[in-house]
Amino acid sequence: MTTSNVSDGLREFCASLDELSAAAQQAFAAVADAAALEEARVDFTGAKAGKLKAAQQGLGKVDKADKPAAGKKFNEAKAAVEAALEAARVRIHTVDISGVSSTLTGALASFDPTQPGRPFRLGHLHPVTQTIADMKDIMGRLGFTAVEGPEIEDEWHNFEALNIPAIHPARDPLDNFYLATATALAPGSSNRVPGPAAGAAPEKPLLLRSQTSTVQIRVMESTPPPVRIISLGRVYRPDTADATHYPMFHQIEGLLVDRGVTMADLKSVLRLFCQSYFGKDEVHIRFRPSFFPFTEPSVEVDMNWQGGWMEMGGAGMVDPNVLRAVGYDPEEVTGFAFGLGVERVCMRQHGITDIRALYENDVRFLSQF
Ligand code: FA5
Repeated sequence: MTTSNVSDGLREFCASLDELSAAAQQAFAAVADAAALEEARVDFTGAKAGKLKAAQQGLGKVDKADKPAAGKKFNEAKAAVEAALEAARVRIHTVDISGVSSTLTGALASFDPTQPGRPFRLGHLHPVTQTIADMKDIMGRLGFTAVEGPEIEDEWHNFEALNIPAIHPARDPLDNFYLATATALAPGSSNRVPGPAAGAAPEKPLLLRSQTSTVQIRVMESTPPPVRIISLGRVYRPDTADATHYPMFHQIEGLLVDRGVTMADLKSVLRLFCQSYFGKDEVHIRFRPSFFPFTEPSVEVDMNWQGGWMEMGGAGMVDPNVLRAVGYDPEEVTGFAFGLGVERVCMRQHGITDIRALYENDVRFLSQF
């Protein structure tokens, strides 16, 4: 714009804008914190009473012929004010590391915001938990309902009702995790279980359950026949850990009681279960005669693995004494029961050769499943 042919009105308008722009630059450069910045922002660019707004109203007083030049000048001033505001905003909200301790300064200085972030690693279910879910799914399709029982048990459910009398070696404290609150003599042994001081009220001995067969009793005690259940959970035995044993492991218990249940039903259900789990041609199972106090007859169930056989669990027809102990009439109903080691099934499924690997919590191992 040349000054020679400029009207007084336009000259005045331009001068007031230059003044406003200079004042804004100075004010924004001087703000020291966010509150002061906000105050200056409202003062200069506030929509209602800001100085820019007031200057814009001055446009109306400029001659019609000067309006294009005045409008251009206003836009330039507005852009300058907004640029000063933005510069102040960046200055106020940017971390100043110059006064920070040297350690923090180093950390911040080495932070490269252009690097892609580290992706979050998604966790997943433990292989044993996956096996349990698959087992529940298959047995559910075979009509078995999953139920749960307590891990801390009394001797009635863990032994007596299962036809394991007080003199039975399976009740020896060295073969079970009795709890320290028990004061009674552990049956079948002269070893006294640690407990409260002499004279304290005797309590019922409790132990960490050594088998899920306890749940058979709890279900039958509270449910009239027929019953068709599975129960999956942790059991505890003071076994020395080796490739196929661990002191804490999981079992799946199955129980079917109804009129006319036979050993043939037991074998069909176990075969169907294994074939569904591993695939029809993948697995062979065999039954070996065995003994459990709570089943008669009893079998051990093995599955083929690595050119040999691996014991998967025990099974049999529910002993009439057990049916009587829970108030069932063995003349009316019969039943089968089985208890399989969940880890053994999981190991065979994934080709895991040592059970301890499942509990070492090595993420490199666990992340493979
Ligand atoms: C029992 O526990 C019986 N309650 C099974 C049963 C249920 C029989 C119903 C009849 C009727 P056993 O002690 O054999 O049986 O254990 C069953 C399975 O648990 C074993 O075959 C094995 O697969 C697994 N198992 C036993 N001890 C361990 C251990 N220390 N670590 C890992 N798995 C184990």
